[in-house]
Amino acid sequence: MAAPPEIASPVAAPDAVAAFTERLRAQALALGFSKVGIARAEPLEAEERRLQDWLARGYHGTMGWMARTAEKRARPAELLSGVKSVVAVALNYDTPPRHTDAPGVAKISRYAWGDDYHAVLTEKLAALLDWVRAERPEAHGYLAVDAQPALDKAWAVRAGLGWLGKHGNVITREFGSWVFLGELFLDIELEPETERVPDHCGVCTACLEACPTEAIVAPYVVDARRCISFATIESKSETPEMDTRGWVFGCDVCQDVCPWSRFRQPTAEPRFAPRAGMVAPTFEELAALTPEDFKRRFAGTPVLRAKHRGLKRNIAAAQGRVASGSAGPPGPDAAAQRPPHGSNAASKPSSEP
Ligand code: B12
Ligand code: SF4
Ligand code: SF4
Repeated sequence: MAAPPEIASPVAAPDAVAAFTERLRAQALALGFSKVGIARAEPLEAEERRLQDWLARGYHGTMGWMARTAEKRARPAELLSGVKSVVAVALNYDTPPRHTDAPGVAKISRYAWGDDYHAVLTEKLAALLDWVRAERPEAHGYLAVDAQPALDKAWAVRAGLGWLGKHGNVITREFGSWVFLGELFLDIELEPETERVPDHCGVCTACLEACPTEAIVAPYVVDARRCISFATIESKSETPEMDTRGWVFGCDVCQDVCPWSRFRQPTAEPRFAPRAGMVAPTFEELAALTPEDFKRRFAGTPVLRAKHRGLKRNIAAAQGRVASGSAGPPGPDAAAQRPPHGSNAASKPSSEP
């Protein structure tokens, strides 16, 4: 007897989904991503509630765009119609140089030492989408790297890349928190991770204790208004709002003290290599930059975001030249939220390998 004709099914067989997911993962790693994981594209309900709480407390400061896009951030279907899967990626950006506290030296956060990560991750994600579309021409995708209204950290956690550290950054076991995050949203079925990485912060509170401005108002919760990173990158204030303790762009203190930073590894991405004059510029040389010098020196790096005007303000803030009465806004309930840091609370993560 002749075999019955095969009926084409719009739903891929589970084995085919698993096999395609494996090939997609391999392709992401071949493109240079350090980690890749898959999450089901569900609404981020618990995360949306926490985001709304964070906004209600005013912790976003003047980042009005966070409030305006809050719902979209937690609802992937608003980014891509028919979305089914989220491919979350992490890219290690650590490099060997370390910051110095030497007098006269300004500190730029290490994430900004090389090429702007938005361009690097977007290029790799676009190449991944091209690969998907060559294999599955019916697929549509949406790329997100920081600037798009997506909760990058929540997707990384759901896709099993790492856990949300008490300092508010996602930590991986392999690279610490020195990873940039991004996502490729797809309207095709993929096999999601079945396991998340457990929280390995344990009883450690090193980041909360080390933050120079007490911006980590509770474990996992950062009040941006108190954060040096916000004050030096996002704030549009004309005048310095707080003493940023030597930092002229971003801040790495809470990550530097994290025990998981011991597992850092030099990045394989050559575009993240520190450019000349990034690791230990002097206040004197930065203050002498004209607007044209500024553009030339920082072209293609995240520092450009501060603009020449912002860098001037940040130099004053980093040297503690803050007008009296503008010592940074204490969150209204920041003191109440801040946990007591018991002197016997060991600064140790829960499961050191
Ligand atoms: C707004 C923003 C900021 C703000 C606010 C910081 C923050 N922690 O959210 C400011 C300007 C301060 C900032 C600073 C920095 N940022 Co930023 N930032 C963002 C942005 C655009 C949105 C983050 C966001 O949604 N925040 C809102 C809050 C509500 O979100 P959340 O922290 O995830 O909140 C969760 C917790 O509060 C949690 N929660 C609350 N209670 C509890 C209790 C428990 C038990 C648990 C488990 C969780 C929990 O639930 C909330 C919702 O999930 C993302 C990019 C993106 N599109 O996602 C980059 C991003 C988070 N930033 C990044 C980086 C690199 C930085 C800096 C390190 C830069 C620097 N060196 O200066 C600093 C780090 C400061 C810090 N300690 O967090 C990276 C982080 C990479 C990583 N490994 O996690 C991101 C992901 C950009 C990227 N695509 O790579 N940033
Ligand atoms: S980035 Fe700096 S100021 Fe912001 S929470 Fe971390 S240590 Fe505090
Ligand atoms: S391990 Fe310690 S320092 Fe690192 S994020 Fe967790 S609590 Fe902070």
